[in-house]
Amino acid sequence: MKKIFFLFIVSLLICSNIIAEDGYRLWLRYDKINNPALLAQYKKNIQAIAIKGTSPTLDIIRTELKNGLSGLLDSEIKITGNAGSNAGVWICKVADLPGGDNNKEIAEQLGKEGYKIFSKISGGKKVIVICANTDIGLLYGTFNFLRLLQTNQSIENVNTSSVPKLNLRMLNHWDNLNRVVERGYAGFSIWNWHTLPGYIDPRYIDYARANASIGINAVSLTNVNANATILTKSYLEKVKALADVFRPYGIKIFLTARFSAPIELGKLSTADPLNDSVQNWWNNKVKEIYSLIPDFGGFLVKANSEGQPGPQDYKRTHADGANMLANAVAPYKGIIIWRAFVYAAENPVDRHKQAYDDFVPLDGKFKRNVMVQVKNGAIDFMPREPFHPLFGAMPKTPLMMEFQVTQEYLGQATNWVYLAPLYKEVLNSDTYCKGKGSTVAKVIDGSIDGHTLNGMTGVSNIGNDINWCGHPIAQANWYCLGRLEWDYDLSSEQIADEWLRMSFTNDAAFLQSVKTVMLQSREIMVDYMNPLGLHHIMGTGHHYGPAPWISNLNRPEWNPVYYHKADSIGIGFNRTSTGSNALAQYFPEARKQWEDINTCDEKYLLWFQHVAWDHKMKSGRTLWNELCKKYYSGVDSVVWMKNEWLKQKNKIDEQRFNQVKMLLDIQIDEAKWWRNACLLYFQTFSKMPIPASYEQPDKTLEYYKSLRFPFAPGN
Ligand code: GCW
Repeated sequence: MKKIFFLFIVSLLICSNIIAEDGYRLWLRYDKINNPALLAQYKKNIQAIAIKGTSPTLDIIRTELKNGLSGLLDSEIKITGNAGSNAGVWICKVADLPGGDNNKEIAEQLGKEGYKIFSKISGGKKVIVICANTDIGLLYGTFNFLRLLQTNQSIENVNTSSVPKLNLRMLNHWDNLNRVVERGYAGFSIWNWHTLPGYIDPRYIDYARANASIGINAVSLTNVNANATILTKSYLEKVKALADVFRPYGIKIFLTARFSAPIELGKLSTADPLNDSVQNWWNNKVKEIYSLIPDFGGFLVKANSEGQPGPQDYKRTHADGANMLANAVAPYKGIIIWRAFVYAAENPVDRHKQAYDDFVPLDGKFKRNVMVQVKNGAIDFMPREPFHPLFGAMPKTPLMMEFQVTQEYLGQATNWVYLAPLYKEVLNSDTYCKGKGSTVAKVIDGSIDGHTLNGMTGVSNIGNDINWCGHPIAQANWYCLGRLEWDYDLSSEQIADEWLRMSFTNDAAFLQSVKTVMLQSREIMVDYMNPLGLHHIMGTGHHYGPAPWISNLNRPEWNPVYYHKADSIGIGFNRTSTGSNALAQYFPEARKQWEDINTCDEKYLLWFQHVAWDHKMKSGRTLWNELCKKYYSGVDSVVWMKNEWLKQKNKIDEQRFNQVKMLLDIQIDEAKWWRNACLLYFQTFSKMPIPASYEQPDKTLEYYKSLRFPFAPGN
């Protein structure tokens, strides 16, 4: 009897969708293809796979294919070493391609990391060739091949090649050594420093697989608010263990360098970058690092920003500081990534202007192995920011893009916000630095100014939660970062489509509905949090929820009132020539879209203009009514998101369906909270009613002001 009951439960689990899906597998799930025609096509084409040669990376390719194909095709595929055999798929170096005809051309086109997948006839038999110049290129090609299957593409006649547009495709962890992740909403750091180097958590390998599958080739392990301990011998041995795991996946390690380390670890009396003993200390430290990790990437540095030590402590410039470290890593081909996220409490100038003021005069003064890493906007990863005016303003310096993947200001891990549209909006913005078409993307890929160092990074949203990123949908943001780092011309839609197919299902109705939600989710969040160019009006410290009323913090630019400047006349930060004139930092053509209050792109209106409450908007509404409209439609749209999600009930696994459903309920509550708190507060200035047709706030402003979150994560 017991046995029958057991069998009944097992068959129930197998036949229905209720097999637990905890999200651990990310987009590399490799479940059986459930389209019989495609499955037959794949099986026919992939009878065996030939891979020539041995290396750690080639072994990884073999394992990934074995696991991937046995899942996707539900049968064991033979992997051989001989391309001439019966194999339907060959994985080989361009140099080993038979024929030799146009191989030279292909080799040149693919470079170090590119790959090509094509069908050809060999000995009267059709084969699919995956080729590249390097093992890493073959690994990228293999992941692309698996993706074709995962996303149900035909492989009857493949012909595709891909070369990354950026050389350095990075992820920055803000992980502290005690495993608390600054601005992390998915648990603790995945780096278990205590058990390293002896214990290699299998998760490190899965992390590397996930990164390699989207082309990420560099990671900075530690918080930019750096702790010098990472540079001590015992910690460097731990770092070496991770470097050894990541190397065959093509991933280089960077560390954050605390500028005062020579004092803290070296017992020197100074960290002055122009002091010889300081330079020597770093030279020796770097030598030690490279003796353990010969392909160490270099240092990522936050200096003289938010209390971090830096060269300005010694009246030296950022260039002096960066160059001193650049000297140390140069013999090993290392690079220094120096962050431009700087602003100072003592500086009364609009915070928007400070990084530009500090860095533009230094253009041309950095060593050749220094990159300056610039956040996408001049304030701080807001739901919507105009692009940072430094892009295009430092032609002699390679600028690296820094996006934020972790949703510090974007609903943290409770809000569904797909970030590709935000990233694309910035990358496609025209700086006009060399005339029309000088997009941010072309500035950072180095093509405008002829830089060979180029790259993009994102602040990771990864933690030790079973599903890595907290919100199941937040995995899409890790995914889209990597995909855009590889090719910033991919569309948000294509990336969402791939990710949904691989992470959930190829079901057409599911894709149609959920993709629409994905693509709109960021704009919806802007509407219920920061419409019309509002920014930096979140809670203090933890940055969770709204608190536009805060005005008592020590540093002026930490207070939300500094940014919205609401008064009896209107709201918004005048950054035109009659205000802070931050606009002057943009090229004239770019400036044009924002400088006139009547023609200013309304998405950025309150970013650049102080606007009267009764100002007439393009819709014909007053500014106040437009603000109400945005906040209310933001909330309504989250309700719509939830309704779309409810339709997916039987299309996907129950576990993630329920998880997202519950999170959407939280998101609805949080959206209402933002709407009510902000409108009630701004109403104390506008003195105008929330139009009667809208559901009125059910709590008072005092109630919203009284809310406290002492243990909110990430702080
Ligand atoms: O946005 C702010 C964050 C800080 C962060 C800083 C930075 C790592 O609130 O937590 O510090 O930016 O980017 O350096």
